[in-house]
Amino acid sequence: MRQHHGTACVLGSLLLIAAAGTSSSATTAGSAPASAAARTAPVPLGRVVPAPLAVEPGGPGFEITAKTRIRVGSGNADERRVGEYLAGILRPSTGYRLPVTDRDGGDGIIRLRISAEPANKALGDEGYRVISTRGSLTITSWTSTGLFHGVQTVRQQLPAAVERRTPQRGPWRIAGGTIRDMPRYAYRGSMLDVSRHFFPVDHVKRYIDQLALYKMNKLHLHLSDDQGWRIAIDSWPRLATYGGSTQVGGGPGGYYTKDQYKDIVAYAASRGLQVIPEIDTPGHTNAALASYAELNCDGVAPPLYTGTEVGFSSLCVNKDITYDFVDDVVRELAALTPGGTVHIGGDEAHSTSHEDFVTFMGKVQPLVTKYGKSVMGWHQLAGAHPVPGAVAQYWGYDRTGQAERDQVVNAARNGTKLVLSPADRSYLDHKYDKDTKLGLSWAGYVEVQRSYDWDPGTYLKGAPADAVLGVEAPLWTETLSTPAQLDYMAFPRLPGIAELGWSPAAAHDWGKYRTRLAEQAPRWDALGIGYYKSPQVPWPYR
Ligand code: TNX
Repeated sequence: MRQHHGTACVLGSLLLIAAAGTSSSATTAGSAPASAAARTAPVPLGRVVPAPLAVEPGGPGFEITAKTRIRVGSGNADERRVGEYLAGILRPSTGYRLPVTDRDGGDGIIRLRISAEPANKALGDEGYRVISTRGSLTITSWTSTGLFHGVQTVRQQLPAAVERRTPQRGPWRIAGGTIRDMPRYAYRGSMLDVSRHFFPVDHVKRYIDQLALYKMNKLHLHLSDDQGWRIAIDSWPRLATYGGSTQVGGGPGGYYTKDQYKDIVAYAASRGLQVIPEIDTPGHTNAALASYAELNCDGVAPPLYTGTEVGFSSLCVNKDITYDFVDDVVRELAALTPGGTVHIGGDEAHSTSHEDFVTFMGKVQPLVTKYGKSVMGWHQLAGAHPVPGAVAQYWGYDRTGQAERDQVVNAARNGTKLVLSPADRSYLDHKYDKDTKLGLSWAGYVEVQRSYDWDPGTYLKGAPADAVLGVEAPLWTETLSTPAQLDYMAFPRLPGIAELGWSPAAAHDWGKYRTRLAEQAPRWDALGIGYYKSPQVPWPYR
C-alpha cells in the first residue's frame, strides 16, 4: 500500500455531524439561563474576532430602531451595495424596514462612507473606522472592501440573535466609542478542496460567507486532483465531463460550468474575497490523465481514481502536448480570474524526478505570467527556480526536514513571497484529537490552541519578515463531503487563523482570545454552524 504523507492513512468511517444546537437562549457557564439584562447588554466595544487594531470605548452608543435608516452617498454605487448587504443581514432579525437612502433627515442613521481623506487612506485598502454614538453609527473607509469589513465588525458588535432569519427581540444596541482597524497581512485565506469531494456552488457560497465574517480575503479553490477535475475547460472538455465524474468513495462528483464558476467569483468579490484557482501539477493529475490518453507518457489512460493515496500520478514532462494542455487550461482559467494569481500546485510530485520537476516548473511558470497572472505554488516550487513575483505556500510541519525549510527560506531571501499554511497549525482537515471522527492526522492533532498559538512573522526561522504575505488555512476533503462536516472542522479553528492574519502581533494572547472565541458560539448557533466544542475554550454553555 502506498504511504499517505509518510503515514499509513486509514480513513475513519464518515460520520455526519449534524448542525448543532438551535437554542437561542444562552445559559451561563453553569446552566442557569442568562438574565434578560445579560442577553440585551451590548457586546463590549472591540470584543470581536479578529481583534481590531485600536479601540476607544466611550459614550452611550447607537441603537438600531424601527426608525433607523442606512444612509449612503447619492450616486455612490459601492456605498449602496454595502448598505444593501448590511440591510440584508439586519432586516430579517430586527424586523425593521431599514431603508437604504441617500436622503438627509430623520434621526438614527447608519452612515456608510467611502472617502479619500488622508485619515481613511492611512487605513489602507482594507481598513475602516466605526464610530458609535447616540445619534449615529458611522463606518468610513477608503475602499468598499474596507467598508465591508467594517460591516462585519458591526455585525459582531450586535447581539448574536441578529444572525437569525426570523424576527427576534431587541434591543439592538452597539456599544459607544471608536474602532480604528486595518489588517496585519494582505493575504488571509482558506483553501477548499472541491476535488476529493465535490461541493456545489451553494456550499461554496456558504463557506465564502463564513470567511467574510472573519475578514478573510482569499478563497483558494483546489480545482483538480487525482480524484476529480472540477472546472469546465472548453478546449479539453473531457476533463470535466469524464475527469469530474466521480470523487473519493466513488460518488457522482461534479464540476462547475464556466457560468457557475463566474458566479462563485462574483459572489466572493461582493464579499471582499478574491478567488485563487489551483490546477495541481505535475502530480495529483490522475483525473486529467484518465480523461486524455495522450497526456500519459505511455499513451494509455489510467482508470478514474476514487481512493485517497497521493503521489502516484504525473503529467508527462517530456511530451510537448503537456505544455499545450497546461497553456490551454491556464489561458481559460486566467480569463475567469479577475484576481492576479493562478496556483499551479507542485506538491507531492513523488512520481516525477526532481530534474523533471524543475524542467516542468521552468516551462509552466512562464505560461502563467504570459496570461498576466502571477504564480502561486506549494512550497516545493522553492526548489525549482520560482519566477520573480512567485508566491510559495509553505505547508511543512514540525517534522519537516531542515533542508526543505532552508530551500523555502533561501527562496524567500531571494524575493519569493510566502503564504504560511503550516500543516500542524493551520490544516482544517486535521483531527482535533484522537477522538475526532472526521479528518486526517499525518501532521498530528491540531487542537484549537495549537492552531492559534503561533506567530506568522517569526514562524519560519531565517525568512525575512517582509517575505510573509500572510496565512491560509487549507480544508482538504478526503473525509469531508457535507457542509455540516466542513463546519465542524473549520469551527472553531478558522476564526483563529483569520485573527493571525488580521490582528496586530501585540494583540496575540491565547488566554484572552479563547474568551472572545467562546463568545462567538451563540452567533454560530444562530447561523446554523455546528462546531467542535473544544475543552480548551470556555464556551458560554455546553
Ligand atoms: C497533503 S498539503 C496534501 C494534500 C492532502 C492533504 C491532507 C498538500 C499540498 N498536499 O494532497 O489532501 O495533505 O491533509
